[in-house]
Order: sequence, then C-alpha cells, then structure tokens
Amino acid sequence: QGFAVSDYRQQFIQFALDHDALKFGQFTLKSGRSSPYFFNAGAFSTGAALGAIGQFYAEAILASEIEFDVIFGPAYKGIPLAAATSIALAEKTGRDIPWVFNRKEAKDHGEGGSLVGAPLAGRVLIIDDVITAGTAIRESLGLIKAAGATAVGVSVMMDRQERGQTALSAIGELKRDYGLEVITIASLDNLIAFCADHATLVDASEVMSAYRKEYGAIG
Ligand code: OMP
Repeated sequence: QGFAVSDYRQQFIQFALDHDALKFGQFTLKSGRSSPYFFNAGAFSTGAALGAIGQFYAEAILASEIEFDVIFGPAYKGIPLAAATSIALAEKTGRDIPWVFNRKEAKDHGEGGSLVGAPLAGRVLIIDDVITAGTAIRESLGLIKAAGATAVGVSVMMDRQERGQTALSAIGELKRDYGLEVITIASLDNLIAFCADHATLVDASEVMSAYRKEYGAIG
C-alpha cells in the first residue's frame, strides 16, 4: 500500500517533523487519553514557519472549495493560525477575507466585548490546531451561535481520528450534529502511512497503529 495522499499533506508532515511539532513518547491528552504521539502547533515559532503553516491551511481550504464569509480564530492557539491563513488566502486568491478572534476574558472598557477584528457574521470558517475528541471545536461553535453567525466549517492541521463523545469519530459527530465541513491538512492515517514509508519511523508507525486500534473512531 503506497502513499496515496496529496503532496501538501506529505510536505506538511515532513515540515512538522523538521520543526519538532510532532513528538513521539507518552503524553496525556486533554481528553485524559494517554497517547504515544503529540502534535504541538506552538513549535511553529518563527515567522517563516508560521508563514508556511498559513500556506498549508490555505491549500487545504482551497482544495475543499468550501464557501465562507469570515475566518474565526479561537483563543489562544487559533489566533495566529487564523491570521496566517487569512494572509495566505489573500496572497493566493487575491480575495481579502475578513478575520476575527475572541479573547478568553471579556474586556469591559475600550471597545468592549470579547471579539476582536471583523464582525462575526455570515458563514464562518473556524481555524484551529488539532481535533481529538472535538471539545475545543464545540466551544467555538457556542461562541459563533451566540453572535448570531453560522459555522460552516472547521480547518485543523491534524485530525487525530479519535472517537468523539460516542463511537463515531469527533469529525463525524461535528458533521452529524452541526453539518460542519471539516478540512484537515493531515490525519493520523496520513501520519501512519508517512512513517511506515520511512525506515527510521517504522516503529512510530506501529505504535500509532496500535493506539488507533484503541481510541480510533470506527469507520
Ligand atoms: P479536543 O478538544 O479533545 O478535540 O482536543 C483538541 C485540543 O487538544 C487541541 O486544541 C490542543 O490544545 C490539544 N492537543 C494538541 O495540541 N495536540 C495533540 O496531539 C493532542 C491534543 C489533545 O490534548 O488532545
């Protein structure tokens, strides 16, 4: 079984490994699950790295052909990602898409409120880092609904392809419950295939396959 994913997915995984964003070991996740790998978006910590990440998101979003009016970056990690993606989309398409982010704490002076940037209105595309069980994305959905806007999609770097609140995948649940389109740069399956193809990463690929059997979504 050869590598059957688009070039940008493969390039992204190599880029993540080069920047130590992808680590192997033992990690406790937000969901409480114990994982043999962890993806840290905070490792893209230079201007050039963040610029490249914006390009990867833009490629995945354009390939999906999703239609949306505004980009939303959830605090904290989604904020630079949404900014970088908005810049990359403007460069690639010439379309100047509005973007907005939230504060974790509402401000009671100055311009007030918890949203900063463009109005959160119309069809919203959320940009976030990783989906595991889908909890972080559900929080963003609450904010968007409260603003009277409509979430139409979410784009993440990494879909860990784990179960959500049920046996269904976190992504499957988001599609079922909210009709959301989920756009990912890479998935756990992509990562396992990539590692299986590289002699020094074969062990990692086997450990991740075992993890996928335990926490992976069915189907
Ligand atoms: P869920 O809310 O369970 O979907 O977990 C997603 C969040 O977990 C991300 O927004 C990250 O803050 C964090 N996370 C990672 O950043 N990388 C991982 O590989 C795994 C997690 C995680 O804790 O599940």
